[in-house]
This record gives sequence, structure tokens and C-alpha cells, in this order.
Amino acid sequence: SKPLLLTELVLRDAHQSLLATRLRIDDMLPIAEKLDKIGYWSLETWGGATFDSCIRYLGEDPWERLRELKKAMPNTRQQMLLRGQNLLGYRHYADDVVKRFVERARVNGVDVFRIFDAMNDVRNLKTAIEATIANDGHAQGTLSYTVSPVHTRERWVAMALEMEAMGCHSICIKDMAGLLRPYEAEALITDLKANLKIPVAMQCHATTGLSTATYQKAIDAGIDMLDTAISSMSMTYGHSATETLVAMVEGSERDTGLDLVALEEIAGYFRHVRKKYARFEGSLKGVDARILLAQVPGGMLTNMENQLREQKALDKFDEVLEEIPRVREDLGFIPLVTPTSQIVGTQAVLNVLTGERYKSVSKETAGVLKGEYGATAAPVNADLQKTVLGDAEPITCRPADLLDNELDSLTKELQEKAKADNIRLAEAEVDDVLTYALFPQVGLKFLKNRDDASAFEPAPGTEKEKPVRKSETGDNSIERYDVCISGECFSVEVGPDGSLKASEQAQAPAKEQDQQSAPAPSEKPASGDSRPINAPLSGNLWKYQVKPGDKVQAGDVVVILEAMKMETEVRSEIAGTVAEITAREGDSVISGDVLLTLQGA
Ligand code: PYR
Repeated sequence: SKPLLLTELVLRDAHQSLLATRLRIDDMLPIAEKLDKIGYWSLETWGGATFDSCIRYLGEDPWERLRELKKAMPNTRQQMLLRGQNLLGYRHYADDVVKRFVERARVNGVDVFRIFDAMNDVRNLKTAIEATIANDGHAQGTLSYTVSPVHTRERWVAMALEMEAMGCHSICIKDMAGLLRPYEAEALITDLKANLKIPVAMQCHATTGLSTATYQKAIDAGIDMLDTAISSMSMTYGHSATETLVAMVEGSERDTGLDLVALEEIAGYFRHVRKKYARFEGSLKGVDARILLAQVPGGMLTNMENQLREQKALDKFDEVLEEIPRVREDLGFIPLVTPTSQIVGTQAVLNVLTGERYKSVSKETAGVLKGEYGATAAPVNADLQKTVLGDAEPITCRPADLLDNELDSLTKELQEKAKADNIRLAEAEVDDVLTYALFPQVGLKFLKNRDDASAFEPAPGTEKEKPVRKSETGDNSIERYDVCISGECFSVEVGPDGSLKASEQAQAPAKEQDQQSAPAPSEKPASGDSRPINAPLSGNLWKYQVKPGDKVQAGDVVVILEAMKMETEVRSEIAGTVAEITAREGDSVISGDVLLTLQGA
């Protein structure tokens, strides 16, 4: 017999998917001993967005979390999700940083490294895989599953074979959007098993409702390991339940041997803990079938909803959903996973809100077109690439080959800042350097404040926790709507009996505001005319690229906005001389605000 092996996700991807990555170590340790006794093949406990969440929101040292988890669960493999050359951040790091990061993760407790690249460019996995092998860890190479005309089974098998040849110990099919159909999974896994010598693992998200059926066909095709989450932390944005899979194969030759009674103790624990985190829950109660059409991960839909709400443009949601697949095609059918989901999603929002496709191109979209993230599955839109590149050549080598080693300079930088600011660095200083390397701003802020809990989100369930709005308590009986009447917008909460719970005036939507406050700029202003340049989006004013008196040409970048976690260039549509700068760097601006005025040439 060949037992089905399970990876338990509750301490990483389950709460990343369900509770915005907010689960704290204090709510993990009390159940660690029981988790360690179950007999999972591995426990996913680290990586993905947890590192960022630890330092940004929770005030927890992610390295310390890893050591504590390893100590509390010494008998089970600890697994992490690593974003290839992006590590746990959002850009490519130099090879020396990648090597050192993998080594420190290994030393601090990671046994299994699941390594993916958002572009599926295996060159971006190479350094992380080699470092994992060099540190005697289990290297799991990942196929970031997506659907497009160029993503054939042959292509997936070829990619898996390449990773096997690089020394990977297993291969994972990562289906972050829940798009993998049961019969397609069966065919794909059959092909992979026929060609590979190493085991095959799989993770499906449950958001489309396909995951449990897809797992059954995967089992039929001989899959070795599957990812599941304990039932009280399963389904919707997350994954099929551990107990469901245990029951599905019970008594068969793939029987997991896991004890449903012991699992229920864990489920009961998290049933209780989850309530504390209710304000981080999304609104999905069952299946979101829109994903089958838009082909986007479920988390991305929630993200898009939040971004559009921030932009006061929730009414544009359907248009943005239709734009996402078009942007994805323009960018060579890249998979949608961190960070490409954010890049494609934000560009789709820009294309819809500015009223013209690629009128504004985010720095990250430009990066994909320039080849800064690696090779795309299909060629990118050539016209668009030409616009962004001008006469420059796209990058065709492994992008990290263009990065000089940076660990020494980052170490010096941090040591100097620590001295100047009286920051206490950890005994293993390199861990702090890596935190700083991955997140220069947020990481430094964390290191400064790590002994001061008040600098971070209060722990859920504590008295310090701010009273939250009813709509955010996860009380499913209350729905929140944004309603716009004749250009005035309101946030409205409606109770189960139809009663109005709260109502507040929101900003007028972007479009109306533009019409109210900003005259549409004409191509050539009359001499002496003063013309405003307005913010196309709400966000933070990051940088002025011009100062009063500067001459600008039509098409020049005048301001960089930071909106929706991306940098967006604001260009002048006309030529002229900068007359006045009307906001300050660091200001938060809303769509339609005047950023500067130009005097016509
Ligand atoms: C992450 O990179 O965080 C994912 O879960 C894909």
C-alpha cells in the first residue's frame, strides 16, 4: 500500500487565505504539540506572506517565530513557500542574498522549501534550489498552474523535468486560483508520474468549488502528497479539509492512517481561535464561480474589490474583471500569483479608471515588458513593449545576472542605521540584515519598534483592540454597500431585517469629481494659460519629478504616485512650464486633486 501523504496548511496558507495572514504565534503554540503528533508529511508554517505580515502588522520577529515553531514541533517536517529569486519580497534579490536567506531559513528550522516563480521561468528558481540542496534541505520545484493557449501538458511536463534535472526532490502543482479541472488534473498527473522519478505534490485552492473533486482524480492518478487545511480553517478562499481527504481514502490502499478523533481536537481549537480574527474574514460564503471565467485567484478578487472601494470606483468592478485577462495576454499569459497578480490587477484598474488602456503604466508592468522579471510564457504585446522600452533592448538573460552582490553593502547600511538610531540588532545579526534587505522601509521600522507592541496592530481579543465597525466583525448577517445617488456616495450597512445599521458620506466617485473640479486639458493650451494636472487615482504622492520653472514635454512623467501598492507615473498630456507645485511629497491625494499647474509654452 502507498498511503496518501498530507501537508497541513493551517499555520501558513490557510490563515493567509482566510484571515489576511494575521494568525499570531501565541495562537499557534498551544496546539503545536497536537499538530506534531498527527503524522503529517509536513506542516507548512512559514513563508508566503507571513514574513511581511509579521513585521508590518504583528510586530513578531519572523525568524523567532520559525525557531519557536520548530522547537514546538520537532517531529514533523517544517515547510515554507519561497518565491524564488523574489524570496519573500516583491523584487529580485542578488544571488548572495538568496543563498544566505535559504541558509538561515534552514538553520532556523525549515526542512522543505517549496519554491515557485511567478513567471514559471526556471532560471529564477535555480539559485534557491541549489542553496536548498547545499543546506541539505528538501527542494520542491513548483509549477504555478495557469490556463492559456500556450500552457499545454507537454509544457508542464518539460518544466517539471527541468526542475528534476536541477536536483529537486519533488514537484508541486500549485493551483492558486482553483482552475485545475478534475480530468485535466488526472491527465497531467498521469503524464508527470510517467516522466518523473521524484514524488508529485499538489495544492488547490477551493474558491471555485473544484478542489475536492480535483484531489480525488489526483489520487486516482497516483499523486504522492496533497495540501489540506484542518476543517475549521478550510474551504472558500482556502483549501479542501484535512478530515475530508482522510475520510475519502479511508480503507483504500491510499489510507492516510491519520486519526479523525485527534484531528477533531485540532479543528475544535481553531474553531474557537478563528472567532477572534473575525474582522479579517472576507465575505465569500461558498463558491465564487466568476473565477472560472476571469481565471484569477480568489484572493485577487477580494483585493480588487478593496482597491476599487478605496478608489471610490466599486461600480467599475465588472469592467476591471473583463480587463484582467486582456492585460494578462498583453503580458505574455503570465500566471497570476504573487507578485504578478498584483501587477496585472493594478494595471487593469489603471486601464479602466484612467479611461484609456495603458495611458498610465505602472513601474512593475513596465518591468515585466522590459524582461526584468524573466521570460514570459508567450511573447508580450510588441507595440506596448516598444512604447515602454523606446530604443532600449529588453532583458533576455536571467534577471539576477544583472544584479551585483548586495549583502555586504546592506549589512553596512543597516549597521550604520542601527548605530545612528540606537536600534538593538539580534544576536544573529544576519537575520536582521535579511529582514532589512527584503523590506527596507517596513523592515527597518520593525527593527526600531520590535520591543514596542503599541507600534503594531493590537492582538485580537485584547482590550487595546480598537472597536471595529460592525461590518468588519465578520458578523455575516450585516452587509455593507457603497451607494451613489446623484454623485454623492454613502457607505451603508444593512442588517438581516433590512434595517439601516450605519451610514456615512463617502467621497464622490472619481469620475464625477474629475468633471466637477478639473477642466479637461486640451492638447495645446493658449500661451499664458494655467492648466492643472490632476491625480488620476487616489494614493500617496511619492515623488515630484519636476520643480517650478521646469519645462515639460507632452508625455513627460511629472509625478510618481503610490497607489494600490504600486508606483504609478503621472504624465503631462501637454507641453508647458511648471508654474506651481500644489501638494507635498508624502501627501495622500484623492482622484481629481490638483498636483501641479503648468503655464502653456
Ligand atoms: C504567496 O506567495 O504568498 C502565495 O501564497 C502564493
